[in-house]
Amino acid sequence: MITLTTYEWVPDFAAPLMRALRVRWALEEAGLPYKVRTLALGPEQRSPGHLARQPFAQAPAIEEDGLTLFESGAIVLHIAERNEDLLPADAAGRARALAWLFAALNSVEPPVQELAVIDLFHAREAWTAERRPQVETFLRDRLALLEAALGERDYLEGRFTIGDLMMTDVLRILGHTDLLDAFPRLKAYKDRCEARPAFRRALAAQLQGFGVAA
Ligand SMILES: N[C@@H](CCC(=O)N[C@@H](CS)C(=O)NCC(=O)O)C(=O)O
Repeated sequence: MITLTTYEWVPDFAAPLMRALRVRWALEEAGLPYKVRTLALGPEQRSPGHLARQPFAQAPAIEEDGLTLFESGAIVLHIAERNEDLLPADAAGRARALAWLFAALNSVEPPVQELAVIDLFHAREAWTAERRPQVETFLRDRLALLEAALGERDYLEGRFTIGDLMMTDVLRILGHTDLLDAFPRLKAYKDRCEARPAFRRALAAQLQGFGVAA
């Protein structure tokens, strides 16, 4: 059985966002039971035992049958490999789903994360007055292009894949802003993915684990 390493506690604002959620969501979609190991924020992150699991002293990580894996994208892909509901079996469908998985992590998450870091960790610091509008402008353009690529489809490739799972979890990081209001089809897409029973179960489990009310 997979063991997921997550934190024993995070600040309330981070509880619904902590990246272990992606892993829980993929596990729920795949119908795989899992165990949870918790880690304390602080020195325990840099213990030899944890660095062997996650070289950058972060979470999530998983272990299964002697395999230790880090990076939420790699973990979600590892889980999806055994479930066609997450990753199409045909080569072209698989390649397209992987393109969206990488796009979420490499083309959308960086500006989303930069905005979140400014707002959640550096609000009211002088330098953000110049940088934040630049990031927001860049991000709005990226979101507009993403919405155009989605078109009228329910999911990025017409059917749900790990690309949608990761894209949704990345878009959720913008929850402290109203940025998605300008992109109604993208917002509806995110809501559609979040309405999936597997997502609801994953979120409930994560919030319960952090002792936060749903
Ligand atoms: N690229 C990594 C990022 C992991 C990450 O940023 N984890 C955060 C929690 S969501 C963390 O461990 N933060 C605490 C720290 O960096 O000390 C992944 O996707 O797994």
